[in-house]
Amino acid sequence: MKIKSLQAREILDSRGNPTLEVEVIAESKTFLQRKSVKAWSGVPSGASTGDFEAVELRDGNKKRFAGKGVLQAVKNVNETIAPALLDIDVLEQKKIDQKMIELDGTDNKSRLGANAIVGVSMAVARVGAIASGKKLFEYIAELSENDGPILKVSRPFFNVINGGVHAGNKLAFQEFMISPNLGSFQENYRGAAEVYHALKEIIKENFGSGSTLVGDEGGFAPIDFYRESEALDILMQAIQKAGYEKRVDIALDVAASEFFVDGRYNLGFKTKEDDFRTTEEMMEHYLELVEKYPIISLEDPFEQNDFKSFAKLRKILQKKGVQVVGDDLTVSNPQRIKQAIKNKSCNALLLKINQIGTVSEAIEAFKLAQKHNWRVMVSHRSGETPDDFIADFAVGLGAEQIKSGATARGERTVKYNRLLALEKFLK
Ligand code: 2PG
Ligand code: MG
Repeated sequence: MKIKSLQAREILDSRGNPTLEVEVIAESKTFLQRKSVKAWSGVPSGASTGDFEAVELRDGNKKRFAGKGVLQAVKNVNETIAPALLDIDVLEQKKIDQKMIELDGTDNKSRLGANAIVGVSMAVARVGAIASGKKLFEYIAELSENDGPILKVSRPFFNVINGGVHAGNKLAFQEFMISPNLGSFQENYRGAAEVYHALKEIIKENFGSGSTLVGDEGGFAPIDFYRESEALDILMQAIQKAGYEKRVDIALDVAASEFFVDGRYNLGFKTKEDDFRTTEEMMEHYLELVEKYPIISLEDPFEQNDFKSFAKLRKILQKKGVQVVGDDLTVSNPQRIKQAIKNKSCNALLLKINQIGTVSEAIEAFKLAQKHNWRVMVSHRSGETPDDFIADFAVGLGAEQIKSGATARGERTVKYNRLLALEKFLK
């Protein structure tokens, strides 16, 4: 089937900011019959974006959406990308992605916009799956030449307490995630939802119902928490209250670049008082937290250029069975990942398709990490749409892990709900 039409529109994401949706129509024509299929994709958007990510094109016209409009990116899809891809076979994912990279012509997709390109790339993958009569995860497995063991649903990490730039509270660390270990995805999902509700009750009892408001990824964001230990202690209580003691692990995304100022980390960056820590102090802090809580994963513990401190911490934590995940450090970019491999900075990769801009390059990033025995956690963004693409993407690749926020808010649960369906299907 060949691409017949490609159409982008400006929509709003889960934070109420403009983003794109892209619709692709593919068609096959024989003498007797004309058949067409259609697929859609919604483009996610980060808040704690790494400096080395592919560029999200924003209009900058202060009269519309405070400069955040994406009409130029929409125009780039409709007027530049669409004509160039017309009549190409939809199954030629790599060729299509490569064509867009060439059309853009920059290193970081800043001309056409990674938001424009990734929307097309995901929609094309989806239409390719339909055209070949496959489920999206099967098609992703084929694109990534994943002919390994039987596919299974990735282990989920649920972000139940939000901080950093995702919440209006005082917590500097961005994400406090839980990952139940209860056997199946279905049980893990249920367990996480039960912990989430227990957490809500405890927060309400301790701080009042005004404290149960949530952050960008659906996790609670009580204004009263300042220290990480306050959030973690209450999380441990919630795990116990829900009846899952010792069966739920914890993961943190520090997103440390967000509060790295002049060579130090400012844990008080959201309060009136600065609270600076040196790199060594942060290192010690992590080791204490890891001793005290059942933490199995630590993401972006240092700022996005500090490959060396990542490596130092990775070496210590690896022995304790704790993974160190690169996100802003590696930005799903094979070049940056190679640098992290060389420096031995991480043993896990956070994989976000829009960080690099095409499905093909994200697959390449996955394979590179896998080849070096890293784990891979496929990830949503803090700004999301109802698109559940990443669920199939994670399963198709054979990524061990996935994070998509809390067990609440439609744009988060749509991905988890898709994983539920995939688990059932794979059984
Ligand atoms: C992260 C992501 C997703 P953002 O840092 O891992 O949780 O946040 O999309 O804001 O970069
Ligand atoms: Mg992160």
